[in-house]
Amino acid sequence: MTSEYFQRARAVIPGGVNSPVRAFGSVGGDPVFFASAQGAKVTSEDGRVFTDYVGSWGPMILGHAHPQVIEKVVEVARRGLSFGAPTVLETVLAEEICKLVPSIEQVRMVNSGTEATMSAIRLARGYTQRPLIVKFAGCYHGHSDALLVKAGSGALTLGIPGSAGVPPGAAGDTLTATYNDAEELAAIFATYGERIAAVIVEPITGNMNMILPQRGFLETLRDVCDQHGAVLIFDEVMTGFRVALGGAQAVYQVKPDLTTLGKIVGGGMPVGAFGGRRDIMATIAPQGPVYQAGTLSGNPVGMAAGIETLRLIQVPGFYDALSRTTLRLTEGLERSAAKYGVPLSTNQLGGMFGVFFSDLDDISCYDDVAACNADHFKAFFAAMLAHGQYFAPSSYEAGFVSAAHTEGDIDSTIDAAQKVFAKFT
Ligand code: HOZ
Repeated sequence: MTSEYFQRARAVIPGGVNSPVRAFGSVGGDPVFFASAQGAKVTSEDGRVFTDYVGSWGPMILGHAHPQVIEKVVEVARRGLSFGAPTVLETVLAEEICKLVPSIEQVRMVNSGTEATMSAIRLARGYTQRPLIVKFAGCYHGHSDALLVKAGSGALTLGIPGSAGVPPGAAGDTLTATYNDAEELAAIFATYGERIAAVIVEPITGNMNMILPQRGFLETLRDVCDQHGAVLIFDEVMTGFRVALGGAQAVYQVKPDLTTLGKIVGGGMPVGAFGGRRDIMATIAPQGPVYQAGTLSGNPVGMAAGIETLRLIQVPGFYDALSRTTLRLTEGLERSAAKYGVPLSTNQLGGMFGVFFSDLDDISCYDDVAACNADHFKAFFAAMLAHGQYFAPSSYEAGFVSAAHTEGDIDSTIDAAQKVFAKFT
C-alpha cells in the first residue's frame, strides 16, 4: 500500500518527487520520506533509522548535520539569507577552491551541478567559437538540453536516454563516445576536430554507477584536446573533494582546462561552481562576451557551509581514514556475495563506491553496467532497506561513505548483506 506521505506528495508534485531517481521507480516500493539525519544515520518520517550510503548523493562527506557546519550556517544565516551583491565569503570559498584544485585559476559560483556544466559548455563554445561538444554515453552532466544525450543517472534509471522536450537543434551539436574508448574518441576528432569546442567527461563516472578510467584514457583526452584546440572539461561534481582532496584530476594527474564542481563544495547547500584556466574564464561576463548570471549565486549561507566543509576535510589523514572505511565496506560486500555464490564486483576510491551484480572483473563502460543483473540489484536494494541500510535506489548510481561511518556501521551493513545474499540461493 502506498504510504500516506507519497500519496499526499503525488497529488501536488509530479511523481511525488522533486528529482526522478528518488521515486524508487526502478526498484519498486515507496520512497522513504526523510525527517532528519545525523552523522551516518537518517531517520524517516515514520521513525525508521537507516545507515545512509547516499549522503544526499555525495555532499555529506562529513556525515549529516555536522555540528561545526551547522553552527557556521546558523551564524551566517542570522546576518541575512541573500544579498545579490558581492560578499567576502564568496572570495574565501573561491580562494580555497583554487588552492585545493590547482587547475582552477579562477572560479565562478552557481547554484547546482547542472548550472555549472551548462555554463562551462557555453563558456567553452564562446572561447573556441566552435559549436560541437563531445560527451560519453552514460555520463550525466545535469539536465540542460545539450547534455541530455545518452545521459546517465535518472535518465538511465528511467530509460529516458534522450529527453522529450529537447529540440533537435539543441542536442544536434552533441557527439557521444564510449567511456574508456580512446580510439573512438580519436576517430571522432579525426572527422570533426576543427569544429569541436569541448570534451566533457566525468573523469571517474558516478552516474552510470562508479567506473574508473582505464590507464591512459584521461591522458588521451588531454592529448586529443591539445592537438585540436578543444577545451577539456572534467565534471567533478561528484568526484571533487570526494575521491581525494584535489578530486580525480589529482589522483590521475591529468589537468583539465575547466572543472565543474557541486555537492561537497556547498557542504549540503545548493552550490555549484565552474572554473579553470584564467584566459578561458576571462571570456565570461562582465569581463568577456559569454553571458552567465544568477541571483542566488554565491549565496552567503551556501558559501559558509562550503567553506566550513572544505576546512574540515583538510584534517591530516582524513582521506586515508575515509578510504579505509569505504574499502572495508566494498571488501565486505564482495566477501559476503562470494560466500553465497552471488556474482558481484565493486569499485571504490576515497569515499565513493560502486556495486555491480556482474561476474565481470572490470566494468569499463555503459554497456558493462547495463548488462548487470537488474533483478539481483532490485532484490538487494529492497532487502537491505528492510535491514535498515539505505543504498541508492538505482543500479546506475554510485554510493557514498562519510567520515561519520564507523567500523561498527560498516560491519552491521555487511552482516545484513550476508543475510540478504544467503537468501539469493
Ligand atoms: N542526479 C542525482 C544523482 N546522480 C540524483 C539527485 C536527487 O535525486 O536528489
